[in-house]
Amino acid sequence: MADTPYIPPKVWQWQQGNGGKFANINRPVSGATHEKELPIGKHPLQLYSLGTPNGQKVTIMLEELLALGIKEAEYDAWLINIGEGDQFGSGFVDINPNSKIPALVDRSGKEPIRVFESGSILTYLAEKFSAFLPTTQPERAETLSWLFWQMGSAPFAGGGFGHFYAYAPEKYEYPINRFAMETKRQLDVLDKRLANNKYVAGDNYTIADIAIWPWYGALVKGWLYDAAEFLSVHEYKNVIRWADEVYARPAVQRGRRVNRLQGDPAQQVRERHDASDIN
Ligand SMILES: N[C@@H](CCC(=O)N[C@@H](CS)C(=O)NCC(=O)O)C(=O)O
Repeated sequence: MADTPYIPPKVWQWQQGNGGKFANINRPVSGATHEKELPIGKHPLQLYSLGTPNGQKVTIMLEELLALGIKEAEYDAWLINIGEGDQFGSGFVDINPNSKIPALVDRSGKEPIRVFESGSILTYLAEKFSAFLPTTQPERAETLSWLFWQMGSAPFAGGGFGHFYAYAPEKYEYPINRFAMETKRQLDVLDKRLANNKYVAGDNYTIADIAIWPWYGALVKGWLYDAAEFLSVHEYKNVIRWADEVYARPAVQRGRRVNRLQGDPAQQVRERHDASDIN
């Protein structure tokens, strides 16, 4: 416990610059901070994103669709650098009032259609191109259940565990314990599911795998928060088996590189406007 216990004031006040990694971009209000139009490329689908786990879900999906030979899934992927506040530009806020990547605009029809929230984007693309989302039950329900499981769970693994273990200005025992326990519980949920199923929703690779892999696949591969040893990820053998199988897919490796600003510079494809940008 800290030397001086924190006593919340009667009314919470915003303390700017609290020392955390995201102190300069986090605010208690929503909306645009500056005028900035979004660029528009030549393809039907315009993606505005960054190669974080949430961003990778969509670029992996688009690369999987292209790998199936669906040319209408061609896309421009523009970089939204959240560390520099691009998510608060007026054009981005128009397509996602929540100011978070990823956001997509489908310009293939008469009127542009905006789609935000990665789970919503995956579902939109799966329905538009009839791929990676089963049309019959119970497979469809199972896929959507795991897709929504990811949306509800990852904030505890990322915003909770990842934030306090890797990004907070100091190490605080209470939140690290609480969120490490929850993250391990989630990994155990997945491990038990994958003990008897090839993919998360059953026999087939679906948008549930595409949503879950960039978070939980990356955790067991040791790519997130330098936490593989701390979380004893070797315990989750079935998750590791599945993570390796998903990673072996060429579309996953391609999608993972798009809008990437971290790691090996040779693997970073900051913007993607053509398949050859990744080759
Ligand atoms: N539930 C959202 C989460 C999106 C999200 O948290 N995006 C982060 C990057 S991984 C972001 O844009 N953060 C910028 C900010 O919070 O200002 C989704 O799945 O799309």
